[in-house]
Amino acid sequence: MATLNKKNLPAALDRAIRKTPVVDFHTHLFTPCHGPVCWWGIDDLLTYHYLVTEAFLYLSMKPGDFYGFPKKKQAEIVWKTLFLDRTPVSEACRGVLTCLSRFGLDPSERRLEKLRSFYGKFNVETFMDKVFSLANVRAVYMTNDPLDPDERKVWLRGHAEDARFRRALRVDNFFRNAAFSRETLKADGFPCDDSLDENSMKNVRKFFEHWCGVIRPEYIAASLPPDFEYPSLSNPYAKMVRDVMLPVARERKLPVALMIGVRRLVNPPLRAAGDGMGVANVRALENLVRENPDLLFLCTMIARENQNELAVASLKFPNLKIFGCWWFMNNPGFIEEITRMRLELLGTGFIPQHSDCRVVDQLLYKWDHSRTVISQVLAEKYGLLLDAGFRLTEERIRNDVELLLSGNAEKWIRG
Ligand code: RAT
Ligand code: ZN
Repeated sequence: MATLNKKNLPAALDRAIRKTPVVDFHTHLFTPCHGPVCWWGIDDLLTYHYLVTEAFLYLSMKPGDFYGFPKKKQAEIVWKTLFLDRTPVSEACRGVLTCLSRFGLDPSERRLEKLRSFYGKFNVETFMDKVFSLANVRAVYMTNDPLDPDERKVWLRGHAEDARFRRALRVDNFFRNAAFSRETLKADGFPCDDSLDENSMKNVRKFFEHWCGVIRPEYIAASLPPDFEYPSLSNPYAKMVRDVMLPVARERKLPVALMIGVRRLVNPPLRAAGDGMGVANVRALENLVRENPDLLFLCTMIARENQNELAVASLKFPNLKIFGCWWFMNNPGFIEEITRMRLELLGTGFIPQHSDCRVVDQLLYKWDHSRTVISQVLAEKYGLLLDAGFRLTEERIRNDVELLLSGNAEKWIRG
């Protein structure tokens, strides 16, 4: 195996990064037979909530009026506002351009109809095959929510297996969609009341245990607000973690994934585009992982201010692994800074990225953009090893890249 030097390192690294398939730790993608929740194509791309929220920087209409339009019309408004009237420099806009250019389309095209006619040639199955292959993604973890009315229907009627789509049980909708949750739990035979007393929490646990049997998830996940505390129960999410997630994870031998720092609906009329963020308390997480050394926790935090402390916590607790640059951190500048810091503290012992895709096309841009940044940061670190006189081979960097893009996720989830 050839030894690498400063000259041949960039090309070898680039090869390794592009050729290594990804296992995507967290997405909101679904198989075609999930029907209405399986999103793909230009209109779904343009109505991605990251773009809708950006369009509202400029739109004077009310969010309620915008959401009252059919999806096609919403897409046209976003297209005009962000791509025709302005230069699409934001990361979410650039993402759409990357998708177009990966399909061989002209990213400067101004006629939305022309783009629509390209997508119109596919059906969802062939489109999906093309995207997974172009993006070089081997598998994605879905976010499976038994409290989502559309998703429930699919699980209840059964659907075809697709090995590319792996399952993860999500629990926080219990609080986000409170009225529907109470009704659904009652209808499924697990009534609970707003007091969240012992009996209610027992039924919430039984409800999710029941759904574990249906969904057969590989991990159990929740997003949590920045004021999440532990072991204090001052925030109801702590009860959910203690009384539901921990026992179910223990019983089913599942890892627990926590995404901490989101403030839901800070601007309610914006709906999915109206969530904000805040700085979390890493000590609450430390308390949780310290008290439960038999469980494996995977965590990501949304605030830049939390990244360093979170990485140090992972260094201190073998049962805490970190993943991804989540949501408002999923921008090249932050990815570069966070990945560099993590490599410096944790070596290759972390999952650098997940995509959080909602529209299958986004696998193309999210992974293209992240692969580029990860490659640049790794090149810098390998360069320093060469400076120190370390002998680096292509095989070794391939092995590192494999850990970062899929191996760590596989090992931590599947054991
Ligand atoms: O990044 C996003 O798309 C967010 O809306 C959320 O999906 C977040 O990632 C979550 O899973 O709660
Ligand atoms: Zn998500």
